[in-house]
Amino acid sequence: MDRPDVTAFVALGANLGDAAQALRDAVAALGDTQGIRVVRASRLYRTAPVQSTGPDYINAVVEVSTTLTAPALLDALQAIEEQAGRERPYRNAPRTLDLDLLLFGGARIDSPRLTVPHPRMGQRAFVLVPLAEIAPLLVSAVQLDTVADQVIEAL
Ligand code: A4P
Ligand code: MG
Repeated sequence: MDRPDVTAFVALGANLGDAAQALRDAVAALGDTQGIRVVRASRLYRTAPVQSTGPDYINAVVEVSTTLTAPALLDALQAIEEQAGRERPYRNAPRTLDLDLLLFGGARIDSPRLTVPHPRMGQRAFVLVPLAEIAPLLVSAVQLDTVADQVIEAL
């Protein structure tokens, strides 16, 4: 029997090369992946690096509907990062493309390679602001208030 569709949210970020184009290509690649349908995408945002260095980031969040399991969805995200030429010299290094799984239905996952909900999403304007744009019920005004000091601007 077919697996049921799960609604998941994916954060996209990049701050090397043509970051805006990398995000647009990534949304297209997600939609081209078997078992993933892009339901909606936020605008692109320019954001100041948080606990990271280098140029400003471009960030966005997309809602997908997927028949994949969470680990298989992470595999797909990492394959798209590889295609974009992602290298991992050190943690939080500047990157051509970062795809993080924020939410996978209502699942709580704590495995060596996957923690969902994403543990740092609540502290980051570059996640909360685009997420609130496409899923306003998932982000409270109080949460947005706590990140109001972080610089973020819609393109
Ligand atoms: N992993 C565990 N849980 C997850 C999940 N929910 N989604 C594991 C995706 N991956 C998850 O990730 C390291 C490992 O985390 C993966 O192998 C996976 O098994 P990575 O992408 O290789 O490394 P990273 O990106 O350096 O780490 P991470 O944890 O994604 O970093 P953060 O905390 O997400 O921070 N500032 C701005 N303005 N915009 C940004 O986009 N991004 C970061 C990255 C820092 N500062 C930023 C931005
Ligand atoms: Mg990542």
